[in-house]
Amino acid sequence: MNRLITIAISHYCEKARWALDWLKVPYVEESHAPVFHRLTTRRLGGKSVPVLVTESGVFTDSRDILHHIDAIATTERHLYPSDPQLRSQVEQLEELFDRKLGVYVRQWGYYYRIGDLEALQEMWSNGATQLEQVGVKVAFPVMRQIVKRAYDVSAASAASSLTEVRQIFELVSQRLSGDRSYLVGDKFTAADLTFAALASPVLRPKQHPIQLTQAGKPNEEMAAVIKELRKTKAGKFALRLYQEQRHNNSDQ
Ligand SMILES: N[C@@H](CCC(=O)N[C@@H](CS)C(=O)NCC(=O)O)C(=O)O
Repeated sequence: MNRLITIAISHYCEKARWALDWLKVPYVEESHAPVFHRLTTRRLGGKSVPVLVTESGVFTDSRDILHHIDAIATTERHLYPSDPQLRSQVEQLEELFDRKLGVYVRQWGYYYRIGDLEALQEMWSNGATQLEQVGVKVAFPVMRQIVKRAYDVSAASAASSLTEVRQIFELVSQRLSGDRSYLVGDKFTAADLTFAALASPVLRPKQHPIQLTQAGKPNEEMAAVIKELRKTKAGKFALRLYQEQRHNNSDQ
């Protein structure tokens, strides 16, 4: 059985999880708390999550995971078009979202969370083993410092990240002008999926498989940004994709 190694709340992990579900590739998810995930990813020759462990190899980046599962999927539908020109457009957009959108969304979100012990504990412990959950409690101050440094979390970086996120939303909105249903061609592709998954922390779609409880709810400032972005063409688009295309393997 394929194993998907994740930090449950990670939006890059949601990207891989969604792709596996959409292509009906069977897998089991093994979630870890941040920092503790390294014990597993390092053993597998990677660093970050998601990592997909399959019979034919280990894939340590979400893009490699999508490419691999799209190639082996037995479904008729695919995440990458067979037309080389369309495929190249999908890959370029995916790369832009991976390199920028995912990074800026995370930097913005952590700024509001990094001082909130209860919210962070809930987010980080999600799906992790009992032992790691205890580990999060004990190592919390150190973990917080590691994350703060790793993602350069500050008021200034949060503000500039939000500007970048708004620009990417604008670009996506423009691409959808003329009532296009998808970013490339006339079918749902890896570009659409990547945009929606990586934007999910700033849109909070109700179909997202990881739902936080009260402690993880956004504060007022975050809620205002979420409300603003949900109203944009790009935001509505991502929410529609969650509604139309996000089903679990077991639902289908
Ligand atoms: N390019 C990677 C980025 C994944 C990524 O940034 N993952 C974060 C979680 S959101 C992570 O694992 N961070 C901890 C680490 O790098 O050890 C991908 O698309 O798979």
